[in-house]
Amino acid sequence: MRKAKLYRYSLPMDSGVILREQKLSQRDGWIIELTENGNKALGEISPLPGFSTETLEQAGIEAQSQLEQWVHGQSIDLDTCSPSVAFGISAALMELTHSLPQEGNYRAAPLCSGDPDELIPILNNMQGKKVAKVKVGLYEAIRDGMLVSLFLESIPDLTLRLDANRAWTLDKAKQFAKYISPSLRQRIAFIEEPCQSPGDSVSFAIDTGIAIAWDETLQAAIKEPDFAVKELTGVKALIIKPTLVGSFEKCIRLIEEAKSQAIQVIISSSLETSIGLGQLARFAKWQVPDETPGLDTMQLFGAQLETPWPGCLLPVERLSHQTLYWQAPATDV
Ligand code: OSB
Ligand code: MG
Repeated sequence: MRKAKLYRYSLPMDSGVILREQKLSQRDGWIIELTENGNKALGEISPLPGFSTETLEQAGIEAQSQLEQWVHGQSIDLDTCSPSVAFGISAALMELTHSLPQEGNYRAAPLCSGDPDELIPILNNMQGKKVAKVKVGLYEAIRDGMLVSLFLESIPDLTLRLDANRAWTLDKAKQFAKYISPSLRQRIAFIEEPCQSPGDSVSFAIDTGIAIAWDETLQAAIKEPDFAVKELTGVKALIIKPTLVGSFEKCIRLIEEAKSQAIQVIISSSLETSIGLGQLARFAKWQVPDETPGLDTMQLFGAQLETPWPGCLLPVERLSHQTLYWQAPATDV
């Protein structure tokens, strides 16, 4: 017999500058709990304001109607669901069939969006490959260039990922690059979306020799019906955020296509709770074992939810203390 529950959660958060325009002081979303043959599985549906096209309410309604079908033994077409809904349901279904391996890559690339002095000790203590992510484009391009240069010069085995979230004109982006000597540039693994237009980002990569990655451009492109990864030219890496892309199956199809084009893939967070974030760490370990995922977002929360993130000291709130919004069958039997 199948059972389904839909919880609505709310957790304190301080998104800081990660979201640029829209600071979040609270994260809201849905957690689904599926039960079949005595197995229980969780999935997270957390549309991200300003990034997801579906709202929290729409996602909840959609999830409920899909789960109503599921408890009645029908199958679910994840490709017609909104991305966050497809992600949460696919994760829970994979858990039920034990197809999402347990082992995770919890060594997320530390995220620096503020004081550089805070990052230096973290990097000095990092075991193995040293890779960090720095948000740029928030202040003067010249300041960003000097900061990135300082990091690379003071930590010789450091590789940086940068993210400009389309903040710059081509001119501004080139000003930034001018402050980073060509010998340091190969230690920038990539910069995500340096320019307002993808075409300018490609020109930037050609002109400066600094590799670029698509995040926003990928999310826009996959909304086209006949999208193929090979149309995304000139790029070294793709940032895949499953909450914004869709089911794990869809992500796997993208990863396969990217591999065949020799494009690197980074699995990244959309500010999921510890439930979704842990599943992303396991998905990353399974599908892209050699890449450090972009999952250093647990620290933005005031609490974890149900499933602890290894090594995280935040209190763990129980799912049963969140609001049970809907269940099927109507009373728990
Ligand atoms: O700008 O890539 C972004 C999280 C939510 C929304 C947008 C972004 C992010 C992150 C996640 O930066 C962390 C990472 O990619 O390392
Ligand atoms: Mg990004």
